[in-house]
Amino acid sequence: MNNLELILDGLMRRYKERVPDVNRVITAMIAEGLIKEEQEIENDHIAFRTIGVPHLGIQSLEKIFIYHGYTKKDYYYFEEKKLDAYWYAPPDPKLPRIFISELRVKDLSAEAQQIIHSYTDEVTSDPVDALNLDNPEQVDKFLHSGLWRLPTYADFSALAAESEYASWTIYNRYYLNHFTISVHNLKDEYNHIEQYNQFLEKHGLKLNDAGGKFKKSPDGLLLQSSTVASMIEATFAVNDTHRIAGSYVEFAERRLLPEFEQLQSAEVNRTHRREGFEAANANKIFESTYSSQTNK
Ligand code: OOG
Ligand code: NI
Repeated sequence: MNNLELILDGLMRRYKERVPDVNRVITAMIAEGLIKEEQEIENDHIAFRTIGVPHLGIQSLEKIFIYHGYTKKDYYYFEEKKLDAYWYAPPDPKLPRIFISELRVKDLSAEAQQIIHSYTDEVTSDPVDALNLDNPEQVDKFLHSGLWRLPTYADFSALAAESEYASWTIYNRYYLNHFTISVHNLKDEYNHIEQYNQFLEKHGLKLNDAGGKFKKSPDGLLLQSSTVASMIEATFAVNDTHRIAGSYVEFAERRLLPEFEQLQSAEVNRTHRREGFEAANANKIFESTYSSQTNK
């Protein structure tokens, strides 16, 4: 494995420990003969959440992946959720795309901004600049350690009342928010999102139904669904523990672009399918960690 693969591997390892649904899905896929082993799963993309303050946010986190060969692609704006986002194309088609979003802190109330800054002001220079990006253990440690003190549950709850993205990110930081299983290359009867969702529900997985159990781009070519986030036992300041939303799993079907529809399946690769993301789909997928979904 090269350094980038080691970093991605470390992210996936912690993520699987935190999200029992990952192994539930993999076990079900093997049991039903969709795959023989886990390595056959195609990871469409992974996603991170960040906070838009000086020294942090997209401009900081993206440096790790741009250094390792990722290319910054399209921008997305989420007015209602007060977020910006970009996606990044991998240096090798075997590797996942990356989606990084960022909270538009200045769009929040003065109270919420003050709470956020009381934590993030502990970061006085860009922490990614201090890393040796050629040292995957160092990068892995950075992605999974606190950049600010442990939040209090009172602050977490006050943020959640205004932005559940903000509260999630203050607690969960750069832990992977989700990985995404590509469904379009699976065998017939499972290679469309609607059928694949039925398979998931049959195996007891709970889907995010905000905007419907799958979201479809206006061009009809990008279809996505996701589980409701697993709850984690979170330790807050002064040894206070509460169950809060952790991470979730996403599923994506990228259909063939019209000009490639007649290709034989053996000839098809990633370049023949719908690329990128879709703001309207994403807007609802963010809600996989929101209490409107996790409380159901
Ligand atoms: C990301 C939600 C959007 C997609 O693929 O459009 C997304 C998040 O919940 O942080 O993953
Ligand atoms: Ni996603």
